Amino acid sequence: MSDIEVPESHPRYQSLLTRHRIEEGVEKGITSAQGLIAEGRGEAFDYLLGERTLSSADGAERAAAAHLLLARRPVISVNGNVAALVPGEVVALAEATGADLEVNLFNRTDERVRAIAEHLREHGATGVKGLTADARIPGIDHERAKVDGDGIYDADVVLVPLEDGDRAEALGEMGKTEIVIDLNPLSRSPRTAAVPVIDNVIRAVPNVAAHARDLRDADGADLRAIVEEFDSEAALADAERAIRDGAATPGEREG
Ligand code: PTJ
Repeated sequence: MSDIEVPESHPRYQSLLTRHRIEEGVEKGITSAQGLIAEGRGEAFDYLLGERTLSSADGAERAAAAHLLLARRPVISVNGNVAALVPGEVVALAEATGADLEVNLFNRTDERVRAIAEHLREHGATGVKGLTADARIPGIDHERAKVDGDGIYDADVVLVPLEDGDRAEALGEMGKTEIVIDLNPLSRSPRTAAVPVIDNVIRAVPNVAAHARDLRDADGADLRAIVEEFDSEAALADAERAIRDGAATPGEREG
């Protein structure tokens, strides 16, 4: 048993644990009510993908790690779902890549930004950004435009788990390299990203960190080769194929 009263051998264990964490996030004021809906959408795609990391997603996770290690100023954007699902894992990823963590919310309230920053600090983060919000991403008229001048605004590489499409495009127009984690390969945000990671944040974030640790001693030329060899169109097409052709084995579709 872990933080839910369900044995780890239960076929829907991972999905029940995920739901529990999101529910808890809402109760703590970290996750928005819309985060519950987003989780439901994500879960449906994960089910169709067989609740596993495709080898094309693993390749994207390695390219994401190489981008973050090459970056001058990498930033990991954290919203209410990410804070609830993978708080310790984003802190570990920031450490493995030298990236900053910045809270950036669609349904932004100062109270929720502070609660998420505090939650990340409880999981070992130091210097969480997003509270100043002294700059704006041009071309967006909702709350996700609000960023820190020395954070996302100045970043060259931004990792955005669970993005919404228009900010993904706006960050691209600012010349930033964007890495998007999203289970839906048809969604506008991964389709706009330099590196679309079609995987569950629960699996993707620790795997990007594992690749970063593995590549820590690689030289710039090797990292650039990984970045250049990555084919975003092929990764998106592979995920779509896995969904349409039925990637999951019958055993993975119980429950
Ligand atoms: O905390 P806030 O205020 O910033 O709000 C965050 C949400 C996620 C509510 C907001 O950004 C939103 O409404 O997002 P959407 O438009 O529902 O998009 C969420 C996307 O994330 C969908 O394409 C889902 O398939 C995907 N998704 C959901 N859960 C996961 C996921 N992708 C990867 N891992 C997940 N666990």
